[in-house]
Amino acid sequence: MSIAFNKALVTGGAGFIGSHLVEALVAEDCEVIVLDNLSSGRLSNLEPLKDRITFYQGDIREREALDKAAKGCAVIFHLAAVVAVQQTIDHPVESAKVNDIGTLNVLETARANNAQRVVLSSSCAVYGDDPRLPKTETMTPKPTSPYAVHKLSAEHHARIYSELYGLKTVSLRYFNVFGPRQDPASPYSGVISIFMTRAVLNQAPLIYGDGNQTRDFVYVKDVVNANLLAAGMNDPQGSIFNIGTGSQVTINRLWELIASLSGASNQPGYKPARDGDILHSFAGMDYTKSVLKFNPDVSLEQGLDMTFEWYRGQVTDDRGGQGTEG
Ligand code: UD2
Repeated sequence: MSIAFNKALVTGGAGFIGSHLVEALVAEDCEVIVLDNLSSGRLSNLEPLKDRITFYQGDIREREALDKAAKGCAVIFHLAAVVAVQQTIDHPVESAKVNDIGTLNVLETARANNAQRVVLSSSCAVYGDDPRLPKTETMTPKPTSPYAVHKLSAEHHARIYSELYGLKTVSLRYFNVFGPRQDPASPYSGVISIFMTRAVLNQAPLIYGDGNQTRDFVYVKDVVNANLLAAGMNDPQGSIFNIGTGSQVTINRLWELIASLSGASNQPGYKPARDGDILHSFAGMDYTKSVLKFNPDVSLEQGLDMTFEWYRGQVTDDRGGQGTEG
């Protein structure tokens, strides 16, 4: 994909998705500035790129840090956030300072610096437990966590910045993103990162509920492509797009696929469903396909293959005492 801007800021660029985006921008010869407070991102995610980017350790709660980082940037990709849903439930005010006020700071910075565009990372969490499927952008959102409220509020702010100030903004509602560098460390990490680690260590996974719940898993490189398309699309007016694949897989089937990659023979253990877990989720992709022109390239099987290779490398490195990266 070729891009039409030559300098971009990525907030949260040291994180899982952010670091893949930075990699793609560098490959396009874009000058990349990263602003990350390293609360969940890791510098090691950017290690291979460190001589080709400018990294600022700083916080989106601070305007000065943003202004410095955004100078001369045509596009701002905003990925910095408190991403753990549970953390936003435990600390709603502190996380709102990052996810709400931090996003407003990003939009203000973009406005003050005459940025051409802001691409905002949102989440399918905004749909909440609405049972209707697929989830389409025209549904009335029903957020069920502070995190989801923050993301919905960020989308609205982005839209009104478009309407009030003419700042071009796009919000992307990610479904379940997976791929290399996703941190498996907490029980609230993405299920694929947890299952991958279990498989590599030849341990049985835990499945919450009966395992027949479904999710729409989208590979991280596809999410990166969606960001690049959003940065280049014609005349966005606070547009909002689902970023998924439009298909769903059960958690039981997911483990079978991962187990077959690793040769793991462990049968999963089962525990009661998590509080607040939704049963089914998949993205309606019609609007995204027709307007954003986004089509995911990577199948679940291909994505799992590439992801497994990476986790295998990590665990092997770890055992060899060379450190690991989540
Ligand atoms: C995703 C997002 C979350 C929020 C939410 C909104 C991720 C990592 N999380 O949560 O941020 O946007 O969607 O709906 O993308 N599971 C197991 N065993 C495990 C771990 C998980 O069975 O060891 C199950 C879990 O109970 C759930 C499914 O796998 O039914 C997916 O879990 P998840 O935490 O990866 O993602 P999700 O959809 O709950």
